[in-house]
Amino acid sequence: MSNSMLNIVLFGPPGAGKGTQSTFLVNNFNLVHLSTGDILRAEIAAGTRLGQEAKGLMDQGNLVPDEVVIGMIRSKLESTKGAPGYIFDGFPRTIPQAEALDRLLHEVGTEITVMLALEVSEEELTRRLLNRGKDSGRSDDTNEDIIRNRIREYNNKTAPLAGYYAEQGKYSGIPGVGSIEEIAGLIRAAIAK
Ligand code: B4P
Repeated sequence: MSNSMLNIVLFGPPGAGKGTQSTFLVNNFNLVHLSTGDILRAEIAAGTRLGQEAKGLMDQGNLVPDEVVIGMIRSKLESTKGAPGYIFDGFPRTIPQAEALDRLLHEVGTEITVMLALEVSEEELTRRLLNRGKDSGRSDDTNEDIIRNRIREYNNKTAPLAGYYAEQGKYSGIPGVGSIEEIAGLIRAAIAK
């Protein structure tokens, strides 16, 4: 790995459009997509012990323990050595996760390039997630109280990460309301800066 890599943290509250915009970034920049939410849902579907432990927390809208998600990311980084860069989607979500990611990338001679932070109001987030819940099959999308808990977890534990990356001069805020194409255009412009 090297510093010529493009390593993006795609950041924002639940429902801000991280998963949606990741698809665009992966197609345009040939990056490896690492979504801790997707990895955890795959573990649940496969019925692994990790999945069984994570399910109860995710169903309530709570975060999964740091050591679990850090271990998942470590093994994905090892199995994708030589990648041109990464898009970290939904990770890190706490300061200890961000510190661990910095260490893991440092060990292989690279670092985070930029945090792209999608900014969306709480009312719009709730509307989007309830709407997705109609056909996603995700138990954490169907109940408004659980959605509000996810947003609360975000405000308490995840929002401080904006300051963590801003201190390193890596924070880039992106208005997350508008068409998916418009937002993708704003992201493209932020990466080109
Ligand atoms: P995630 O899978 O990361 O789910 P999410 O926050 O809901 O975001 P997602 O990417 O799915 O949604 P998106 O905004 O794209 O996490 C789920 C759970 O896993 C967490 O609650 C936690 O328990 C656990 N977890 C995951 N990572 C963890 C970590 N690092 N540490 C601890 N626990 C972890 O899209 C939402 C909806 O909006 C979609 O329906 C989409 O179509 C729509 N949408 C997107 N853009 C739009 C736009 N511009 N306009 C209108 N609608 C739009």
